[in-house]
Amino acid sequence: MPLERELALEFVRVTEGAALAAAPWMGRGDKEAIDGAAVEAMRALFDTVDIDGTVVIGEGEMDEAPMLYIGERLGTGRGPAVDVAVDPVEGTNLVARGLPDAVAVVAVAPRGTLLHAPDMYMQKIAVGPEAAGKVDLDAPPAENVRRVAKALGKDVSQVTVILLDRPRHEAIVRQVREAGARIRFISDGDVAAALATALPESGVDLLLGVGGAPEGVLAAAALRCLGGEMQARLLPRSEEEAARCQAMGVRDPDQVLTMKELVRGDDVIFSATGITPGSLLRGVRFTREGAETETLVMRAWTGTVRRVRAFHHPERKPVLRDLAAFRRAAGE
Ligand code: VTB
Repeated sequence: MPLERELALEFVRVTEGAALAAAPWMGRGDKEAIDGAAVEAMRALFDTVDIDGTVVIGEGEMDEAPMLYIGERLGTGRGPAVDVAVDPVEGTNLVARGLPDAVAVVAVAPRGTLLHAPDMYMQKIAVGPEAAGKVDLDAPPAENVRRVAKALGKDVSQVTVILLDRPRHEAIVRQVREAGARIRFISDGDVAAALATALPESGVDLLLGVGGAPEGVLAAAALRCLGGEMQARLLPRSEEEAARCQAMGVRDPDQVLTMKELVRGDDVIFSATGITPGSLLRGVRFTREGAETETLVMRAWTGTVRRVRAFHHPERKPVLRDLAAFRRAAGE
């Protein structure tokens, strides 16, 4: 039996809550306040949901994170046993600076089916459904660009590659340019970037480069729902990081992680709510009456993709009523 479809709406509430809590801090430059508010809201909302959840992708290890740490139990304990991957603010820098495409994200799947990715770097390639099965993490960027162009029936010059703007991507950037494709650089947020490859309206065709491993699992969960593909490789940079790969069950860190390893199965629910205004999702918009959110929620089991626009009245929401930052932004 797959996870109950009603759970999807519960996870919408969870990411909405994190986004509503983080959004008042937009542009204020205070990364800790942004994360703190979102984590607190997400934690509180999770505990109203009938799941027996364990955090597998979270805010860090138990001793370094007070909430949503890896191994933490979530939910009422009365529902299905699930793995929970969270990123209450994917792109804290984006919120701190008021830049586009920061999102609050969760993915939930039956216990034992999400990769327990350690917090380290990960090499990634991601594409939407049409190019799924056609790319290869180990092929040169120019080759992948050509394959994507062919799969999409486009000229290479019409292919858009999305990349984190980092010095470590210099060689990839050079090769993509030589191949003749276009590039969209982002300062942060490669979950939204991977998601964009599978949403035709985004104008983005291929994600390449190195980002965070936890973000890689969340992106793979989203692509699982959309029929896209991701391939990845953990990049431990020390003996200690290599040992953490082992401890998390990845015996050969050099192994290419395919969709099968990243998200084992078609039973996964993914929800992302926009925090700052973006190309995929509207950000949180405050009005005199309250706040408006937009959420993308998907279930891989059925492939249903929903966009949920919601209007929130903070004074009628116990969980949000207590968030001081929210009250301030709402002008109470
Ligand atoms: C990415 C991105 C995140 O970190 O994974 C990136 O998705 C990788 O780390 O939003 P570096 O910043 O060290 O390159 C973020 O940008 C921030 O967590």
